[in-house]
Amino acid sequence: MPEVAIIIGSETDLPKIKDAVKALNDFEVKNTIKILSAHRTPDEAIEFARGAEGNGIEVIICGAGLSAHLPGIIAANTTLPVIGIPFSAKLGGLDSLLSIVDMPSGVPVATVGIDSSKNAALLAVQILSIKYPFLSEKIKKYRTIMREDILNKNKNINELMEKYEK
Ligand code: RP5
Repeated sequence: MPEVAIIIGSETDLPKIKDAVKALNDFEVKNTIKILSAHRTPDEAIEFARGAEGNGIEVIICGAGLSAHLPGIIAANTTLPVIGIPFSAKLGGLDSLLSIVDMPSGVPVATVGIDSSKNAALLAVQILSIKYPFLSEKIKKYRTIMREDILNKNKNINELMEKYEK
């Protein structure tokens, strides 16, 4: 069974990963959540990253706010793909985005948008789909539904417009 770990820097980040957990569950990807901090629990964060591959984890999603060093420290201690989510805590999340996105050459973190935990989950699923064909099929269905949903909106575009005029 495909397995993803979701690592967050604080308990206060929990509401921000709800969409990721929902998406992973919808795609039937096992996910475990851990609170670990680059600053408050540095030894445990490194220990987790070094043991992740041996523990069956295949992709790590890692979100943090403020001076968000957690995704970087995790990426530095594993060769598994790490997807970083900048959380908005202060400065609209720009501080976190800049802390995560521009990793030194050689140790990448695949960074999604500020608070975009659903996209982080979908990217994890797409990475896993290389190994698990059932995920590839599910992603294709998901895209088809999304496409049809948009195209259907065009059938009722005037009614839709009224909704935004109120
Ligand atoms: C970061 O600092 C966490 O990821 C969180 O987004 C932010 C604030 O943490 P708390 O002070 O609320 O624990 O480490």
